[in-house]
Amino acid sequence: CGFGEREVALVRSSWDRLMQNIPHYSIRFFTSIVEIAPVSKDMFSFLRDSDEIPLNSPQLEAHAVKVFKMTYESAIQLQEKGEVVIEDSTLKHLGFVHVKKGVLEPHFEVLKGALLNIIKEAMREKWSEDMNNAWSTSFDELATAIKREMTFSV
Ligand code: HEM
Ligand code: ISQ
Repeated sequence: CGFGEREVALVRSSWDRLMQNIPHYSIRFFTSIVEIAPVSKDMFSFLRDSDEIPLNSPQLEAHAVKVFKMTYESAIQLQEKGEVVIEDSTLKHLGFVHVKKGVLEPHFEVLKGALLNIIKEAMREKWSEDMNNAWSTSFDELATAIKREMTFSV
C-alpha cells in the first residue's frame, strides 16, 4: 500500500547521494548512533577499542553500506512484491548475529533515527517528507523481518 515507483525513485536518489561519499556518511551514521545510544559503541568490534569513531575504517564503511543497501533493496521489493523477502539463510544469520551481539528491540528505533538523520543531512534541499516516509517504511519492513528472527520477536 502506497509503495510504488515514485517511492522507489525517492529512495534511489538518496541512495545514489550516499554512495558518492561513503567514507563521510558511514562515519556520520555511526556517530549519530553512538550519540543517541552510547552503549551501542561497545557492541561493534571495530569501535570498541578506541575512544573516537575511527576514520578510514574499511569495516565501518562496509557495515554502514550493508544497512543502506539492504534498506534500499527493501524499497525495491516493496514495490515489486509488496513485501520484503530475504533469503532464509541470510535472515537466520542476521538474527543470530544480532542476538549474539546483545541487540535489543529499542536499538532498531535508534538505528532508524540515525538513518533518517543521514538522509536528511545528505539530501539537504532535495529532502522531503515523502522521501523520509519511503525510507522509514522500507526500514520498518526490513527491521520487522530481522526482529522476527530474533528471540524477543515482535
Ligand atoms: C552486524 C545488518 C540492525 C548492531 C550486522 C551485519 C549486517 C547487519 C548485514 C553483518 C553480519 C555479519 O557479520 O555477517 C543490519 C540491518 C539492521 C541491523 C539491515 C536493521 C534493519 C542493527 C541494530 C543494531 C545492530 C539495531 C544495534 C544497534 C550490529 C552489530 C553487528 C551487526 C553490533 C556486529 C558488528 C561487528 O562485526 O562487530 N548488521 N543490522 N544492527 N549489527 Fe546490524
Ligand atoms: C547495524 N548493523 C550493521 C551495520 C550498522 C552500521 C551502522 C549502524 C548500525 C549498524
